[in-house]
Amino acid sequence: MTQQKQHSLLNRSAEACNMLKKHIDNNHIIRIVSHNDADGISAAGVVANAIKEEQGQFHITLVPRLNMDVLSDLRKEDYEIFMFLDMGSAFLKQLNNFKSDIIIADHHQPEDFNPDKHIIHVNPHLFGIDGSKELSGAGSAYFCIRDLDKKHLAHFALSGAFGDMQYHNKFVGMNELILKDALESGILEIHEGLKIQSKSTEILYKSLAYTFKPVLPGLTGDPEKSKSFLEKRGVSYGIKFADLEGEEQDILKDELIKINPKIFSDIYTIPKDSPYLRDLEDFSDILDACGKSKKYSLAISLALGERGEALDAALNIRENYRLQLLKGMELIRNEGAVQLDNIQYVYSEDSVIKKIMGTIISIGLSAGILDSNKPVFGLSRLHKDIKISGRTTHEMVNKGVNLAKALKDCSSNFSGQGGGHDVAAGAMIPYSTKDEFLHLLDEQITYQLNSD
Ligand SMILES: [Mn+2]
Repeated sequence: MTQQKQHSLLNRSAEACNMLKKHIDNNHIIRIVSHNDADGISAAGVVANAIKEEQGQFHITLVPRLNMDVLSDLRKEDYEIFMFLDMGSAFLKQLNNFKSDIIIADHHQPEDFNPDKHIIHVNPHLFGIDGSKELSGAGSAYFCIRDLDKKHLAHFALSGAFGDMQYHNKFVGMNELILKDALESGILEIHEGLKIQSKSTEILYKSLAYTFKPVLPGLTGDPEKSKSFLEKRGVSYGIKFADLEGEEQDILKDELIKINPKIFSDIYTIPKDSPYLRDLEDFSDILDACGKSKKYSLAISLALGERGEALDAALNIRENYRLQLLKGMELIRNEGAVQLDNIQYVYSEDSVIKKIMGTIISIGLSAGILDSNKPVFGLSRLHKDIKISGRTTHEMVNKGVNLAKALKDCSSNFSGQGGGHDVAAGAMIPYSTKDEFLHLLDEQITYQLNSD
């Protein structure tokens, strides 16, 4: 059954590959539109590299989200073929009005609509495959170029899957198939090791503080604590992990495993790449930081293999992004969250914190800085509105919490809107309704916890 589903998806993406090849051969510029996160940039990267290798031309635009404005601008453009990557499946009706050929390679829930023949739609959901665990946007995009003999580009699809948090100790489903391609091509290697960030390029105590996936409770987001942790155990904190004596590396490994066993696990590397990008999770993080900082052409250059100055610039951006995360972690460590009966919230008007609120509260929960027994809501003030990010744990979801439902119902009471997933959701409400909204939200979560 699984194999049959995979087979159907592969057939569909082979059709996409044929369509793409035809346009490349006709010297048409391939118009690529993709998402500005690690998955979307990896998706654009895998397709653009393939086109480049086939001596074709492309024009890429990254966008934070697809909407009617973006679509109506694109529709005026004069291209024979568009490719929508990591997005597009929710806009089948609109895209059906385009005159050009279209390839959609997405993994989000698709709109229920059958497009005409000029659209080839590649999406795991169409074939009963889970698009949140088994295939990313970059993965769908990879399958659209795979038949051009491109297994040596498969690692981009894994970078996308890492970016979309599809990796949990292993790759499953279609992602596993992609992993096989990458290993078979010889581009990728796997070895066991400590999953601390930038360990061959960053000073050790900073490496520990920057390790967010997996978290090291007590150390993640806290350079001072990381330094004293190493000092107490007699491990040199001021040099890179790679430069530690073997014995010190062993001590560190044992101590970190005590904090979080997941810290010692498989590491996926591209040995021939720069030490800064060799670890696929580092690569994915750097693309993400460039995307979040709106440095789109830089992100694309990196994905296309440019190094040197482009890499220096990208590393600076990532450093800035890390410092912003540290600032956010410091905020929640020092001020904590405001407690109501069954929820807690963090409020900020700070322009830096506002942009990364969702990430901060997620890490705060997993690093044990915020109480994981209460859903947490990050409130960011934007002029007359408040943007809300909600996060909780799977344990709380099992107890009945559904953040998407709570945020949707409560925000609609105040002419706002909300939605998402049970474990992570968002909403927008008028600023003036903040206190009433929080009160209602607290009641709603209490109700969810008490009804079964
Ligand atoms: Mn994605």
